[in-house]
Amino acid sequence: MEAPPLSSGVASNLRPSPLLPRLSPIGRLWNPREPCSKSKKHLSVHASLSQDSTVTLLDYGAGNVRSVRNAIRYLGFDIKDVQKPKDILSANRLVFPGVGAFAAAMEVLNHNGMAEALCMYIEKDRPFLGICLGLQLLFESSEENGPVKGLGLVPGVVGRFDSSSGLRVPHIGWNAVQITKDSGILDDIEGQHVYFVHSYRVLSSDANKDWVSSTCNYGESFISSITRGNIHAVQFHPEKSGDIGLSILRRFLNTSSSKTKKLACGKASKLAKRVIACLDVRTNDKGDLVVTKGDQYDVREHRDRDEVRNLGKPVELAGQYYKDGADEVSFLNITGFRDFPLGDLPMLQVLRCTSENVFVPLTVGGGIRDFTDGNGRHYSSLEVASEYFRSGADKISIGSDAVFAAEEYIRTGVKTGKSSLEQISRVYGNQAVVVSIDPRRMYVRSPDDAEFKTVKVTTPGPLGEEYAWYQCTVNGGREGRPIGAYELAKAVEELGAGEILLNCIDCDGQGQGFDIDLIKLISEAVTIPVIASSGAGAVEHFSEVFKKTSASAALAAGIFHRKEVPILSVKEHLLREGIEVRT
Ligand code: 1PR
Repeated sequence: MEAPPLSSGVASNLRPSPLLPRLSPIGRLWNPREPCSKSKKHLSVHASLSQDSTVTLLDYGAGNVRSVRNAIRYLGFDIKDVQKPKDILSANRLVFPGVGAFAAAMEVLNHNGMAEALCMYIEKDRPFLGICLGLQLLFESSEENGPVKGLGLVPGVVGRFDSSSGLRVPHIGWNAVQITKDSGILDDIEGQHVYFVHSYRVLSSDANKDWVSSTCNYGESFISSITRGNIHAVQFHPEKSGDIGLSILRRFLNTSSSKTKKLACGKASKLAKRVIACLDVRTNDKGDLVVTKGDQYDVREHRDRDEVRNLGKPVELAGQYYKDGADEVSFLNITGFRDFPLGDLPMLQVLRCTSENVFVPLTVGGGIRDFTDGNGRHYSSLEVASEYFRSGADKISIGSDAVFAAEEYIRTGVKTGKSSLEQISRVYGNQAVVVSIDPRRMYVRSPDDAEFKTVKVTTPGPLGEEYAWYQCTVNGGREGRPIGAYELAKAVEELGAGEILLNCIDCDGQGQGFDIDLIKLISEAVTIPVIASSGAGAVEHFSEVFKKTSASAALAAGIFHRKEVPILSVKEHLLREGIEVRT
């Protein structure tokens, strides 16, 4: 699911737009047999039969659909936005990238008359592609804050993945799909990985099995796509699934599939471990925005003039890593705690430019917090995040502010709902919110010597200490806080984080391998995905972290920037070691 912009009014804590309805209380029950539209007399489908290069996009005002727009444009098509229900009915091809939460989306569709037009359009078998929530809304109902009634075109109920037996939810990452029937647009994707990010799914049943064109396994088999005639909908994100995803979109958009290139048969069978390239970005002393890289968070050269290390241009490097096979790209604005990101237009521009050509997920972090500028204008963390999402981010990453929120939550035991973490995850969904932890190892002789959870370390400390706890820091590692990484991870999961980016200041830039003790500690403490970060120096470090911990992804920076170890070599090595990755 993607992100609603601040002006949408869809989320309950956002400023309502006069064009959009006030949200009614959700959770009401209804009769699933009730038709989705009561009167259709005043509407009729009247699309022109001529083929053109225009794609109609149903961006119902609840979210940023930049990445879908970018992918469509990249494939050479123009976009016409739906303004009124009749624009749906006159579409030659309609793409519906569902965004936000189920109930809010239905509210908007019902209020604007879009639901009725959508049902008519689909019932007339006009070319349609729903993405993610755009698939879920076609079903009868959703348990997301519900039950809430859907469009009711396909039998089935949208339910949450069950994490009670240790399944990491949200389901984030590249998973394999099993094709169950010919759909035209999914030809050749059997055995390939596509990108999913969701906490809710629909199960196949006797009632909907004729619709199902592919399934995916994650703890259980769920519907990953449906097809009937010209109607298609996918639970995954083609616009974020690299070349495979673009080929799916191309097949839908081109009536003649002869123009699409045949893909080599893949061997994907399950959720792949992700390899993420990270770009620490900041302005150097000359005022240029550069990718830099520190040693234990110190990014200055300490030779000659103490300059900030310059390892390249953010947009170029991100594009290169996409081509090299990175499963995600992360940008961390490492002076975000100091600067105000909305004043940092070049960083927003980096996201906008990158998202035009990079079709894997983009995460951005740094400076996501409430802020009052020099003119006294107050910006909420939600506004900052919204601007990042609007500029092309798929996920935002919160560092310092999440530490303060966790400290307060642990101290009071109360979820105020006011922290940046809670607000952003409520509006955009947990899957869009990463918490970045910057811990430092603190050795102790015995667990009794620490207030926080310790681990028995694999390598004893300088004075032979056998235990350590991991102290959280803020402001780029400059300030240690009275909270351990274990306590923080558990607290931020409860507050709504969808994923943890786990750095380690001691290992950062050292090339000696990930901190396995720390990664085991945190990945066993939470049920959300954990990204292992800091210290990769060789391909073997990646297989080690995946074999010894349950991390879902491994992130590296220095070895990729310095071209010491290409991403392809990492993946080839992981495959040789029997670890599934996207190739
Ligand atoms: O606190 O919300 O403003 O967020 C600031 C963000 O910037 C945090 O995510 C924090 O981790 C990051 N950050 C702040 N200062 C630095 C620094 O390096 N001086 N970078 C920094 C953190 C760590 C990783 C790095 C890995 C892999 N960098 O992102 O990329 O350690 O490196 P390696 O493979 O070379 O070992 P807020």
